[in-house]
Amino acid sequence: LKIGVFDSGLGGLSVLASLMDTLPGAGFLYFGDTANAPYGDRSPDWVRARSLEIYHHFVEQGVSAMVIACNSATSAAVSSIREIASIPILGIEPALKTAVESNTSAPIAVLATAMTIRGPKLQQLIGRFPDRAGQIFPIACPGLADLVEAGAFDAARDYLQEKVRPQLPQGSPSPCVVLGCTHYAFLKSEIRAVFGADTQIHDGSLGLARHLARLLDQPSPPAPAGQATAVDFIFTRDQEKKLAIARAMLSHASLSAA
Ligand code: DGN
Repeated sequence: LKIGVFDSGLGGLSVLASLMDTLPGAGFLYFGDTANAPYGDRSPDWVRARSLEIYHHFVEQGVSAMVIACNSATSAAVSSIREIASIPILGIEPALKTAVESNTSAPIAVLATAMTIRGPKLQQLIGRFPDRAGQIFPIACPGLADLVEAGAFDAARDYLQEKVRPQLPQGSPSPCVVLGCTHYAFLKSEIRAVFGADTQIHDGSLGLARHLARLLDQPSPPAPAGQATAVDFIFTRDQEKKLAIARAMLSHASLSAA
């Protein structure tokens, strides 16, 4: 069983980590389209066409399911790919439902790229929670994924402090943060440093991984002893450099800490 996982760069590794935990018997092909990143600044039509090319590449490689580990590409392309696909196609969306169901009275900040914030999918999702409408704050963070891609975590913390925090109501309790971009899963400690140590962070990758496991009818972990997960990586630019960062990021302990 081989699963294709795709993002514009390294952000989808946060989803890959959840998939590896949940589907320990599977093999993975990770495609990071670093030659064309960031996707958040491109047009939805461009991202749709490129995502279709990557789907065809995955099919040629014999994958049994495709995971679009990028909120921007999910928002632009998931329905078009499903129209032609012969394998299951899963996308990632901001985990707004789990944030609303957590019954928090705190403001809910949905952080994402400009493409995801502007797209109709997020508006539809927010529209499902009319009771909370005034407390949900979609915030576009142009450039933040690039800081993660460059490993510039201090600059990312300053970005959250200077550009994101002022967009939330001042003086209210710490917000609850919904990760609307897979790169931001690597910023959990920076988010808590800025918004408060008890800030709830909602990440859709675990829900996605469980959904895929059910869909493929895979047994639950733990994996049989000694079974190693095989991951092949393709990066369309800076392959060697990104591969080294990818391996380091996958072993990053804060990734799985909720
Ligand atoms: N990681 C992607 C997402 O979840 O939207 C976008 C990153 C980017 O290309 N800006």
